[in-house]
Amino acid sequence: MNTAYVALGANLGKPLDQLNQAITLVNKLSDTTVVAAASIYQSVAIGPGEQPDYLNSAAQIVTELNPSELLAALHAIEDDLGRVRTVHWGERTLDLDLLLYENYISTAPILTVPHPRMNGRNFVIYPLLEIAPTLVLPNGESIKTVAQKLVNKGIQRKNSFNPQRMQWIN
Ligand code: ROI
Repeated sequence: MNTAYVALGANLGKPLDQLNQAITLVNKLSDTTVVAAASIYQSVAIGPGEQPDYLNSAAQIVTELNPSELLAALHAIEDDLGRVRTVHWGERTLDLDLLLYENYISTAPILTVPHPRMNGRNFVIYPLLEIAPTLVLPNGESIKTVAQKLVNKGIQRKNSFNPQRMQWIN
């Protein structure tokens, strides 16, 4: 069994509903189980233009899928739940990013692990820190050190996760 971490984000439609559907579908993937999920964090959108705030979280999974199979499965869930798009670049109903897969490192453009922009994003690192406070990244840096470099701004912890129901509580 391989441990992997997935970031979840949504800022269109009904973001909490989409994240709840997404975590259920991730848990139903073949040979894959959600072990833990962080609280929901509401975060100010980074990126171009005006966008609604995002709801972000992160999940720890164990899986027998290899990194490319897992990435393809996450993209399929995005396509299932993420059909609503607007003309504005960046907005989305569901974004699932593969952050980490064991200590695997890949710089291939279609599968870059660890996620190339995760360390600079408080909305990725804070949820990860919540579920994996002793995590050490493949480069040897601890998640705590990464978190300490970030500015605690534009982000608020919201709904907590109910592991029995596999849902964030409204
Ligand atoms: N901004 C926030 N706060 N959260 C996200 O998940 C997110 N995702 C994106 C961009 C457009 C970079 N901005 C984001 O893809």
